Amino acid sequence: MKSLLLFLAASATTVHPWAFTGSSFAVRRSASTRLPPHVGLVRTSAAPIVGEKQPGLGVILVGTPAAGKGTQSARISDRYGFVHVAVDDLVRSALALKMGGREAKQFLDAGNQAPDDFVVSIVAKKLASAPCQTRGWLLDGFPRTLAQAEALAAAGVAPGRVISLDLPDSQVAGRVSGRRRDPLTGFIYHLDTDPPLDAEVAARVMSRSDDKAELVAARVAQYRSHAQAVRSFYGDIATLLDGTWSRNDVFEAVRDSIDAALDVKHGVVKVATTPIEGMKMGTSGLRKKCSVFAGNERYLCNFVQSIFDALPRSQVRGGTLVLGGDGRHLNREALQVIIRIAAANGVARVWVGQGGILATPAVSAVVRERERGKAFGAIVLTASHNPGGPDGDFGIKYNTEDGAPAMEALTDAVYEATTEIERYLTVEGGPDADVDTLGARSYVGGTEVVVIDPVEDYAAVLRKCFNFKKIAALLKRPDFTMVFDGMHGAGGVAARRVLGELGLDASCLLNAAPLPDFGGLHPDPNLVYAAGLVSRMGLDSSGSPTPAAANAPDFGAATDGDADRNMILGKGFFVNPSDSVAVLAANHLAIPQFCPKLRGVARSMPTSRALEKAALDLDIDSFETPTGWKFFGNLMELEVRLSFLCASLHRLFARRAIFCVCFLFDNCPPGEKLWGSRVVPGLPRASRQEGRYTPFLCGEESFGTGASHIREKDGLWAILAWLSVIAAHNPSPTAPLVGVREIVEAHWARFGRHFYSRHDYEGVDGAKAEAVMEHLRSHFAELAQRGAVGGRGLTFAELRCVNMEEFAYEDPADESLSVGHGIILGFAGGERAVFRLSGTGSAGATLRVYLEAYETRRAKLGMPAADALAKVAAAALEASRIANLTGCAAPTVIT
Ligand code: VG1
Ligand code: CO
Repeated sequence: MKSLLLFLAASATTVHPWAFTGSSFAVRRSASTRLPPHVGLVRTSAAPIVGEKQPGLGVILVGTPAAGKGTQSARISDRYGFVHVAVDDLVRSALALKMGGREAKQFLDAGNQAPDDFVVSIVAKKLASAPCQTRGWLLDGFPRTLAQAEALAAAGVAPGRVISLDLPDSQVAGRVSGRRRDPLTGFIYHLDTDPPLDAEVAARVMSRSDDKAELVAARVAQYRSHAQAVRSFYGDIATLLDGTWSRNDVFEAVRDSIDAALDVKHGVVKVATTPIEGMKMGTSGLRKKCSVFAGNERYLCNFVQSIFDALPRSQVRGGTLVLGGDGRHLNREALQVIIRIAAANGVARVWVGQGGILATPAVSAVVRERERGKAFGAIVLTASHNPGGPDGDFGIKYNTEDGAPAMEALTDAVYEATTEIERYLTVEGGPDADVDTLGARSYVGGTEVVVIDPVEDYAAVLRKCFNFKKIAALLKRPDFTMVFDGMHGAGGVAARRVLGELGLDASCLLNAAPLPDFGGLHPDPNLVYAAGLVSRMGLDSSGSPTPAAANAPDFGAATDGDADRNMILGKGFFVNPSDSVAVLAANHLAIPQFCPKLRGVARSMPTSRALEKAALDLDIDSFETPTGWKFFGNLMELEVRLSFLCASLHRLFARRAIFCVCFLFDNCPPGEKLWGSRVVPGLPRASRQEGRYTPFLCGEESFGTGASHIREKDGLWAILAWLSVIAAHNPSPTAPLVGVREIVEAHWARFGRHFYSRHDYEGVDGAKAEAVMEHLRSHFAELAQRGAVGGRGLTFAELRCVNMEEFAYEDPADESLSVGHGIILGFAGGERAVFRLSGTGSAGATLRVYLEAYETRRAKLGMPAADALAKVAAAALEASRIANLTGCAAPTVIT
């Protein structure tokens, strides 16, 4: 079979990507043979169903009097947006026009019925009206006879579904006698089963004038004598439901029936498939080589369908989905595939970033803010900082309704679905959706695809976080220069707009245009991969200054492929990301978002403990979470009620709330949880209170920094945060500039310095990497035997290891336990070495070794990190036996 790549490339001009039909079969394609030929209820061939908006679906609801048509009608129109056409009301007002209101009422109350041809003509006219045609319609209470059904069909009325609600005679009388209608709202109540709760409403409800017993009996008899014939006339599209069921059960069945009709109308096809191995999401979504996606067209389809299968159907059907990516190779083609699968799964609207581009933080902003958080989630096409292009990586992740990356419960459910999948749903034929024209609306199988501005919502959030005037004033200073590097990822789009608004000249933006292959670069903003920017800032790849530093700009910053990471540089000065978040915490009052006070901070476990020092000083709680941004989101929304006991414990632990379950040898009790509480699930977002810890600041050593304004890390936010801090340190426009270096050095002088470095061993054989972790685990027992703190400990190189832990985390918000997040070695002098396996790679394993040493002696604060970390690096090597076990003599990347 052709590769997806060829398929997709070709599809742009000739072949449609979904033209393959080998294993596909349509859902209910045949219409009833009893129908007159001109009633085109069901698509019988692959008619184009993409492009212009199609007329809405028509649904007929008939049934025994008092079977619950009124209640169901209201719910149906509410859910599907259909125009509700109640025949009785329509006839009443048409007759009133013809013969006068009172005469019409008398006529009908006497049990008379308007002639069929009259009713059919007004119904047909109404259903042909523009609102009914565009929104779809629900015809309630008609046709009652075969003759009426035939006349209606002859008048061109073609429903997609006919639902009959049947109630046995024994129940009709009871329901009718208690039935009351509110003349103001039209709502139907029942005195026994559903009385009006409001006294005012109770006083004004009335029984219907035609609800007299003998008239009802006549109507029931008339209905019974024709019901079967009407149903047979509509054949396959008719559904008979039992009116004695609860209204919720009836509605569920009604919904299934209408959803199926919509599927037929919109050309939804089921494509048979089988599970494909290895679709487990890592730290941040599913990342694979492009060739994996391109080599099998079912790969993407299986995965996307599994996302929809794992989500609650009520969320997906009729919901709004955000879609975009970092613009990498396959992005545009994958978008179209996903739009079709989303359409087939009943998504009503897709908001797609213009050109298919949406930076990860922008996605989070759109989900949370656009139309007051209407979207139920987002599919983000990114492999973040991994290289792109045909030989690079492709990735896909899912963010939930709060704009945060999906938590493990959901990603596990998606994985489970990928292992069981037997079919995926899609929409075939017709043109692709327009994803390029801003504001364009196109339709794919009844799903509206709207092209949104990729920056608008995001920039609006940023404007709320910062004082743009102060930043603009800093940028205007003649003695302040900056340069931004977008690394040809999605960040350039937002930076151009936002930094432009702040007055930065476009010449200060490097690599700001997104490219499918990132210009052949590795879009990871670190000292090694952002080499151009790094040398321009007067630095070498180890972070030491070069002679170029003298003429370097005062501020340099870069963002990664999907613009959630950031690197901050000063003139000849590298800001370690662990320090960056600590400096922001200590200077948080420079950032309006955190005023009057920052309420909580968090770092991922391998990130240095510099943040805690600042938090301690500020007297705010700090958290330690596993690697990956998803764990921060729950903390931001956490509402904590402190019991007295917890409060004391809290104080006892020096104001540090580290929620981790440590497997510290055998004698450590699992569950070091100090307190916890739940965010009430399912509350509408607007009524959810801001968490106890918002505003919240968090960061990761991997160039990730962010806050509670969204639920993703945010590259541009970090840049603006740093500009705010610099601006605050330079209140006088004429005094010499206090730059990045001065700010960070002052921070070290105050809090001490956490020397920090990460050594990555990339492309290691998976089994060998596991062997390293296993070897490290073998030290647990030995250390326990020798005694940790106070005992002899274990000596590696020259350092004494006094503490070991395999990091696991109990989420204080949902109490979920997440294990296996890395092994921590603590040394007697406060040094730390952390070992973990990467969860974002696409081939082989990446072993990460994180080194940290704390220093307070002034004279030592400025020394090169590599020197300060030499001992702990040697100890880490000896403890892990990396060189022996993996055959790698040295790390591939040091940051
Ligand atoms: C890496 C980083 C982690 C980060 C993740 C996603 O994960 O270490 O801190 O959250 O990437 O960042 P791992 O499992 O490879 O160590 V991004 O910019 O790729 O969304
Ligand atoms: Co990223």
